[in-house]
This record gives sequence, structure tokens and C-alpha cells, in this order.
Amino acid sequence: MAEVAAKHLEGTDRLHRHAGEIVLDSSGSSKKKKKKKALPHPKPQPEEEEAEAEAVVIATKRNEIFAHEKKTEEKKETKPETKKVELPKIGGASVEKDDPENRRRRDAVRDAMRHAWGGYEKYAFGKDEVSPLSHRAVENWGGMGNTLVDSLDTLWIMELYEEFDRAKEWVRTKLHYNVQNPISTFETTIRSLGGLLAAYDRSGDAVFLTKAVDLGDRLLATFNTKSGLPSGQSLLKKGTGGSAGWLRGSYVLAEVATLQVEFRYLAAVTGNRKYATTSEKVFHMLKEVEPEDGLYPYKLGWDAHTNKIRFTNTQISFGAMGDSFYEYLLKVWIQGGKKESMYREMYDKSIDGMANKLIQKTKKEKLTYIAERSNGRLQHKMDHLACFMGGLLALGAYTDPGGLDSERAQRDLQLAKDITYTCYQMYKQMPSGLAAEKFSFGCESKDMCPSSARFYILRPEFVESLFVLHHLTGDPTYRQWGWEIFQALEKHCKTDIAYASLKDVMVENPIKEDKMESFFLAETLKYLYLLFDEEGQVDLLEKHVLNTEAHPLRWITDTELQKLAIQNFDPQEVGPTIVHGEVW
Ligand code: DMJ
Repeated sequence: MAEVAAKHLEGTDRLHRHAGEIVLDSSGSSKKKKKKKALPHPKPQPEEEEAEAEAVVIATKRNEIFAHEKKTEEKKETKPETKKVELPKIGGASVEKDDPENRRRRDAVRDAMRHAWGGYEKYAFGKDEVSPLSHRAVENWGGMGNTLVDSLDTLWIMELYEEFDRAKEWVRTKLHYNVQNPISTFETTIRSLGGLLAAYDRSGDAVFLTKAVDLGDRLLATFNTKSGLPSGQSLLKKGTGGSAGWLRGSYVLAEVATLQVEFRYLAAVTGNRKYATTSEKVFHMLKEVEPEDGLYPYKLGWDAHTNKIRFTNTQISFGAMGDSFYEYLLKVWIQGGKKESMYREMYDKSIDGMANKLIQKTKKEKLTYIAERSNGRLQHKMDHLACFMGGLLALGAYTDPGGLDSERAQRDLQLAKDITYTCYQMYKQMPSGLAAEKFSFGCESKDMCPSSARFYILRPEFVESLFVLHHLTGDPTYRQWGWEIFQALEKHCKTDIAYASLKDVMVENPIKEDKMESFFLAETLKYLYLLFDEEGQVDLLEKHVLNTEAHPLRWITDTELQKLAIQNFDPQEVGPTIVHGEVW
């Protein structure tokens, strides 16, 4: 173990030196200006080949490496129709450009961010979270400034540059990753690593990259397991990983397969392919055990006899535990310039499986939902979490290699619209106008009803789909729905200093709970802002990929991709560099 840690730290120091060489200006605080320009991005610093080969004994096969509002306040409940869209409208706002009402709504979302950030800055600056009712500062993420780091690119996108500069100064002087307690590898990757990388991508300020390299190296150590699957928990200070006791040694599908967008970007900007090859190996292992219908049970184990993944349950879900695995199949493919066909093929197979086996419609209202499956039997329920699928399916349709007019793309676009309409009803049918955590279908008197989990924790998935669908189709209905949600948030969740979760959305005046997750600032408010924004700050078809925490990262260039690629993946040869795993 000592050897492992020493080796790990050597690698970290070396990378720090690289990052150190490319620091441009991370100290100066800029004055407020209309549009802050990103610093020119430092050139990637290629790592010495030998040292790299020593650090990562993994090779990755790639199959073909190079191979949207109405101007009136009138509420409508129109179900967007599927019609063939001739040309994708990037930032569909173009059809309603310069609409003052639209700008007013965008600015209202920006005021909400100012309010939430203001409360955090006043009462909990640099702490993981602020409690929106008691004003307490909470360190529940190991003390890594979770809310601050997760909010950086939202501040930048909303042009809240003074706030951004103060946050950057905290990152530069106070942020460290000598975290003692076990933290979630997945959550830390998507929130902290993703947050730092998007801040770097927007601003070009190397302070964020330096911190990201430090964090990335520590997180990378969790891949040092017998299988090469990353441990669910990380001990960042020691540079080791372990598994949470309740999992009894199993891995969670979404946790092991929602790290790759972040690590690939880190590889591209540092020129160090170890981040890409180590994390991408997971997808290759999953490919080896791909189910016929492309639907993966969400608990995984490692079979030491076959040297392959084995499934340790039968539960299929596009909600909790499974969701973002399917998301990253598509996004990794898009991130690499749509060249690595294995990822797109896996995505398409899974979506075919979903469309053929899990998609259901309710009897009366004809609401489309994605059922779950266990032991081969359908379970008629859907998590709020699965509402991101509207946006994902639309993105998959607009990028379909067969074209948007193809049968598959049209099927997926229709599904995207239908699922998003169901999610809209999940909000609209609740007395509070905000959705519960989980829904059941085919209830006694109704088509759809919240299950026992009636709380709302400021989740973003529905507004995520609204943003993506509006961005791609330009249909103003999605803006109208987003404005309705925003008003419900203002009415029920706003506190004197921030925004609070709700205990039960089934009552007209829900009780607030003393909790504001960082994803409210990172995702919910960002998606709402982008939904009304006309500046085209995010371009999903040409330039950006959003990680699962809504952190936008530019695509990897062809040259970068070539450097990251290692041909001739041989699973027998790519055992772990270090065998280690702790169970807590
Ligand atoms: C976020 O951390 C991410 O969107 C993740 O993929 C799912 N859960 C939360 C938001 O609900």
C-alpha cells in the first residue's frame, strides 16, 4: 500500500509541475464587465510516454477511432406534436429573439441565482452547503466547498463575474483535497471534478485545472481494484478507494459508468491519456457482457474466474442507479466528435431495448412512461430522476447517424416529447405544482400518482429536458412549462436566504425542509436560465457536452482524440496495476 501511495503522489507532483508551468493569471480579480473573456486556454502538455505507460497498464480498444415561449401569459397544456424538423435550431431561441418578456424571465432566474448564492456566500462561503432555513453552514461532502465548486460555471454563464471572482479566489487559496472521510467517487467526479473542469473550460484560468488534476489523480486511485472497476467510495487523502458496506462488494452501474466525460476531458487538456484509458476501460468491460436487449441490471460484481463483470441483481432502471450510464454512452460518443462507434451502438441498442420492452402508456390519459423491470417483470413506476430521458432521447435523435428523418430518430424524438409531457404532468397534477420523487402508474383512481416518496429536493431533470428540447426544436411550449415550474419554485421553495426542499408536494402549501442540494445552483437554475437565454452559450450539436451535473465542456478535438487512443485492447492483459479494495 505504501508503495501505491508513493507512486500515486509522484504522479500527482509531476502533473502539478505541468499545471504549474501553464498558470496564466489566476490571482487577479477582474472588474465587472458585460462579457468576461475567457483566458486563452493553455496548450495541452503531453506527459512523458514512459512515465505514463508505467502509471497506467491499461489499453483501450476503440472500434472506429477515426472511423425552447408564448408572448402571452396564457397557460397552455399543449402536447408538442412530432413533426419533422428540417434543420436543427441551435439555441432555438432564434425564433423568438429579442422578446422582452423572455429576457425578463431569464433575468428573474438570474435573480434567483443571486439570491441562493448570496445566502450561501453570507452564511456558508467555502463550506459544502448552506441550510436554507436555519442558515447553518454544513460540511457534508468532506469539506470540499461542494456548493461553491458546483456553482462556478453557473456564475460565469449568468455573467455574475464578481461572485465568480470571489469564488475563484477561494478555490485558489483554500480548496484542498486532503479529505479524510470516505466520499462518493461518482458524486465527487460529477460535481467537483466536473465543476472545476467547466470553470476552466469557460474561463481558461489554470487555477481550476491545477485543482482538477489534483482531484483527478486522487479519484483515479479508486480504479486500482482487482477488476479495474472504480470503488464507489474514495479516501482522497490516502489516495485509495473502498466500497460502501450496504453494497457488499457490488458496484453500481451508474456510479462506475458516469465518470468518463470528466476524465476524458481531463486527459485531453493535460495530454495525459491515463485519465481516459483508465475510466473508459469500464465501458469496454460492460460491452463484453452486453445483454441482448441492451438493458443492464444496475448492480455489478466481478467474476474472478472469467475475468468479467457479472450482474448481481436483475433490476433495470432508467432512474436511480442506472440512469446516467445510458446518458454517458451517448455523451462520450458526442464528446469525441461522434467517431467512437462502439459507444453509439451500445446507446442505440439500449434505447431500442427501452423502446421495445419498457415504454408503457397509461390507459386513460395515454401518458408515456419508462417502466422498470425486475426478474423479467415490469414494475409500473418511474423516478423523477428518469425525466432527464426526454432531453437525452432528443439529443440522440438529432445526432442519429441515420439522420433526423430516420425511423429511429423520429421514434426517439416522439418518445422524448411524450416522456417530457408525462413529466410536465408530474408537476402540474400536484397541488403544489412541483413533482414528487417517485411516481406509480395505474393507481386505483388515477393513471399516475406519487408513491410514498412525495418530497421534492429541487431536482433538475425535468427542466433539463425542457432546455434540451427547446434548444433543439425551438418549440416555445417548453419555455412556457419552464416558467410555470420557476414560479412554483419561487412560491414554495424560496426562503429568506436561499431555496429549500419540500416535504410533501401533495399539499397546496408544502412544509419546507432545511436542505438545498448543490445541484439546484449547478443544474436547476442553470437549465432554467439557459432555457430563456438568447446568447447561445451552450451549443449541443456543435461544441459542448453537458456532464450529468450540467457542467458544459467543449468537445475533444480529433488531434486530442488520436493521442488518447490506444489500439488493440486485450482484456486479459489489462489487469489492475495495483490490487486494493477496502470495505467500510
Ligand atoms: C445530480 O447530481 C445529477 O443530475 C445526477 O446525474 C443525478 N442526480 C442529481 C440531480 O437530481
